[in-house]
Amino acid sequence: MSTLAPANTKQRRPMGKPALWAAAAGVAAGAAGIAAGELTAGLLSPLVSPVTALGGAVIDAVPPGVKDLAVQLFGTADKIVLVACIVAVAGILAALAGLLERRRTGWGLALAGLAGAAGLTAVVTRAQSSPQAALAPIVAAIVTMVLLRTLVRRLATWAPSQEAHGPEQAPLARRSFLNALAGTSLAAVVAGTVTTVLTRATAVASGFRGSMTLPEPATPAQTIPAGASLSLDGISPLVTPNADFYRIDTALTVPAIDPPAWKLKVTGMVEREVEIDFATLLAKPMTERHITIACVSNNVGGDLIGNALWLGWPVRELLAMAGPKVGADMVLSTSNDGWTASTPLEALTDDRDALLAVGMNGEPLPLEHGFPVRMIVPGLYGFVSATKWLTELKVTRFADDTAYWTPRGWSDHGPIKTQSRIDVPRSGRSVQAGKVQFGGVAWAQHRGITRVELRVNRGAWQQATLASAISTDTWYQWQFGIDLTPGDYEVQVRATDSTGEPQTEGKAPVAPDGATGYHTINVKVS
Ligand SMILES: Nc1nc2c(c(=O)[nH]1)N[C@H]1C(S)=C(S)[C@@H](COP(=O)(O)O)O[C@H]1N2
Ligand SMILES: [Mo]
Repeated sequence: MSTLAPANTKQRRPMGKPALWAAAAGVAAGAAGIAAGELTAGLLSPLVSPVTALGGAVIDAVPPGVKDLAVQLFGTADKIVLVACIVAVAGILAALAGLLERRRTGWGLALAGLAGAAGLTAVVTRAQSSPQAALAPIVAAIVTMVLLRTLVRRLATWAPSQEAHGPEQAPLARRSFLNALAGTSLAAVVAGTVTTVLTRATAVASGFRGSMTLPEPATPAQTIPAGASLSLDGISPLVTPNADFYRIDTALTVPAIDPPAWKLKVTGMVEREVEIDFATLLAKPMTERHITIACVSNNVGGDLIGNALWLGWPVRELLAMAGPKVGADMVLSTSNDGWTASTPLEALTDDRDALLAVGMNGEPLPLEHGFPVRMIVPGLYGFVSATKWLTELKVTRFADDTAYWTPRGWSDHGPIKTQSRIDVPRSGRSVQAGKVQFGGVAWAQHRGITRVELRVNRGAWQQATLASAISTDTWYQWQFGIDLTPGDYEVQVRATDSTGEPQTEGKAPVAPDGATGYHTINVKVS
């Protein structure tokens, strides 16, 4: 074929060194892959970027002498130098991957895969890591490999190592490769720019968070009574660590708020509008309380509930400064990202210690839990009370305003329903015959739990041991040992609150205002 079209060879422009193009393909694919990975991290898990994690791992691995030398040489620019080194190494590896892939299909991909594995290891071994952080290096590796493969294949069509294709294909093939190379480079620049904009705000917010100290509470938390925490393997800890705390919100990316720029406004049906900044809020007399918050979407037996030690200024104090007008019955709280919740005014002004929370378990609020300020209201589901990244409280009426979830099929009111859960044994587990220990948690925030009972195979209810409470606003642990002979059993739990009303037996779905029914588990005794 090639002999048939000598004229076409004239149109073939010189391509320079194919090896250089292969290296360029590697660099473009690598840059786009890394940018895609960083973007994924920025969207999902802003605190663990693969590049930063790798840099951290390098810092940890470098002997102290070298570290000191670097600080001596570069001073405070040592971080910039480190980043420059990472970029240089990544660039060289990417170029090498391009060259290798052109030499032999799969070799460059293998190198990209190795780099991805290094990033994955660095990310999952970092302290702040969450399971979703693993996605970023995986995305980076896959994107790099796919682009590298595509680019090198097109390059091979344009500049085949043996003359396998006719020269009449060359101009087309050339355009195809250069277009792909340009597209890949453009994608890398766009993804890189978006990531930089996105993570700069996060870095500022988490930098502030890392260097701030929480004020001492004027009203410290009640001491946890001895015996509130049962020592039963597998039972939910009485206080949920921040890292294990459930997270629910509509935010695609975690809002990053710089506290010095933060303000909370009180508007609407008030005598005078009030505005408070972060420094002023921190200087107020703080209250510390253990409060168990729960999500209305928590299914019976589900884990969208957690108990934390919150530090904050009572919402009622701020509302008192503004002076709600007669006739108001609701506060519409708004988040920085526009999300809203409708909370009965009553719940924010009575003595229940609804808080403008700044602290969670002794730390400033984690970014994903509402940094710098969120609301925490004992007794109400999160969707009508626990606004994160709080920016405005509008005093209004249920008749005049609706919150985010109300037109979407959920209630405008959301008192937490009395519920109980079996944590141990896990449903479906087999256990040894004899005395089988059951244990779990029960909650009826702001009313308190007075009794927890278990029944086996729908027999008589038997009373479990109820641990002492921190307060009625938190969950309670319970435990009960039952003698069981080999066989299959169905075990159910129910709690009774201080009104004397046992939890509802009839099953209700989570919408519109919270699930009901008994948590039911199956155990195999052998
Ligand atoms: N800004 C904002 N705040 C929000 C939400 C939200 O979607 N956006 N979800 C609420 C819901 S439904 C719940 S259950 C709680 C969960 O709080 P957590 O993520 O800290 O556990 O936050 C509430 N605050
Ligand atoms: Mo929720």
